[in-house]
Amino acid sequence: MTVGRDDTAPTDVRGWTGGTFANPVLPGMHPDPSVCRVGDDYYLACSSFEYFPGVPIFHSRDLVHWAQLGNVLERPGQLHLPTGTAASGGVYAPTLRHHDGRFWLIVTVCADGGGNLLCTATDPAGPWSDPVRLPGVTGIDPDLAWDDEGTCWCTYAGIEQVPIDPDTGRTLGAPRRLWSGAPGALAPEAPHLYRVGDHWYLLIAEGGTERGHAVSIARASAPDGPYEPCPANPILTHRGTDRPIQNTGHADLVEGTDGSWWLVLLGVRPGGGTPGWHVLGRETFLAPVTWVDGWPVVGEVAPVMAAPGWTARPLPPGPVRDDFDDDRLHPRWLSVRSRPDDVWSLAERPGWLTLRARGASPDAPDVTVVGRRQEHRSCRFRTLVDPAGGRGGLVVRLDERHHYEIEAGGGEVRVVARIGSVLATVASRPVPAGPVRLRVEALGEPSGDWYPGKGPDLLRFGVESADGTLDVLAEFDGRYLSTEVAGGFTGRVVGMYAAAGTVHFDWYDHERTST
Ligand code: 6LW
Repeated sequence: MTVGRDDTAPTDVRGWTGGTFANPVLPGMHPDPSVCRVGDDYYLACSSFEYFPGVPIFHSRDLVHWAQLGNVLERPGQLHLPTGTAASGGVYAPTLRHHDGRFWLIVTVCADGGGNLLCTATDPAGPWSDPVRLPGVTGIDPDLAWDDEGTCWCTYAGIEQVPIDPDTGRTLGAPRRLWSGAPGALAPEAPHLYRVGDHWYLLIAEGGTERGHAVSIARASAPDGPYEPCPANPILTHRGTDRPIQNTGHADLVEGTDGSWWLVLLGVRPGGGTPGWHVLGRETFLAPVTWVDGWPVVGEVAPVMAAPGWTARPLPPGPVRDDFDDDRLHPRWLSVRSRPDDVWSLAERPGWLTLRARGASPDAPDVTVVGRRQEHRSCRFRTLVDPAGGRGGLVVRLDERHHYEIEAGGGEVRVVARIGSVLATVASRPVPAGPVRLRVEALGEPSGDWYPGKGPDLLRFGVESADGTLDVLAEFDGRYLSTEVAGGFTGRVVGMYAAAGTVHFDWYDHERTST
């Protein structure tokens, strides 16, 4: 039985209320999830594109509550994303596995000097090794699976496969085509290979990562085939439906501690009228799986999921406010392409995050940003910024060509919008010298009736007085910061930036006001 969500729960405690949990389990830009279990613990990694550090890694005890442990690619020596790395380039689609006492993470880096990389760790929180490169693996979305003889099979988009030596990255033979999913289907990709019982199962995504996305499966008696497609393919797709979660695909299977099976997958939550705009990127959802006649059958993927008998083991929720009192930045904080030591500091002004400008605005590919994924359709984020002699503030970013910001500096606060080739200062207001409180609100369900051209959300920018009153400078339609408008694979990142000189941030709040 599905019971409604408990809206009285604290805003950042999610799921498992009365035998239900809330999807997505990792809201915001967490696409291409890969999951593995070690004993009672689950670990999950996902794509990070042009953001640094790369490949966030999470821990859970119940597949619903996830806490970020760190990032796999967190040292410049592991991940170099040059300034020329395109938006939605960079780090794609990892596979995370545990084998022989170690965690193995294989991933594609679509940037100059990238290719497929493999890192290992004994502790998933890190440190992760420097990457081993796999020049003989020429496709995206690499997977790793070991057979009983110890052969390591690397399977990648196409769908192709090659045995490799995972310690050196050398390929041990010629790549072979395994299967291409439905005849004529777009983009057979995201393969994951598993041994379950007597069979090897090859799970793939197809149909492209947009509304046609789907998950299909085939099986064989040996890891290198020949593969027999499941007669019920695709085993998951929401194409052509009116479901609130769309683009479902790119999945990974895991067996629960109690013998139940689950699929983690990506999906989106489009909002507004037609054709619908998703603004949070592709998010990670969870779906139950049962086995019928040796094939997996995927249950419903809905915003509120029934999970009878499954035990919640919540992890403590993260703090809403980051005070910058630590000597390390939380692993959730992202920068664009790189974060050299000379552009940020927690020590320069203790208790504050200091950012130093490189690029002159969020238009610049090397802009100094410290931001995080926007995780909820309705949320509020605030900061206390001291522009000192510089200029900086809060940005809502899809990419260099699609962002809105509010910034303080030179005795004023101004709101700037960039939509494609149009860049405009929309509003400004004089403010006294010294620290200023800036606030951005995302209103996921703006009031008013549905109509075909209605946008997905409204973004409001203002200056907050000490008593919390908001002086609104500007409001924008959120569709222009959606993936459908900007293109690519990413969702919104929101946070702090410096556009000129050195700017200090005392704290940052990120608060959910609905899902
Ligand atoms: C990824 C591919 C995909 O490599 O999108 O949805 C690409 N699936 O598998 C980028 O995330």
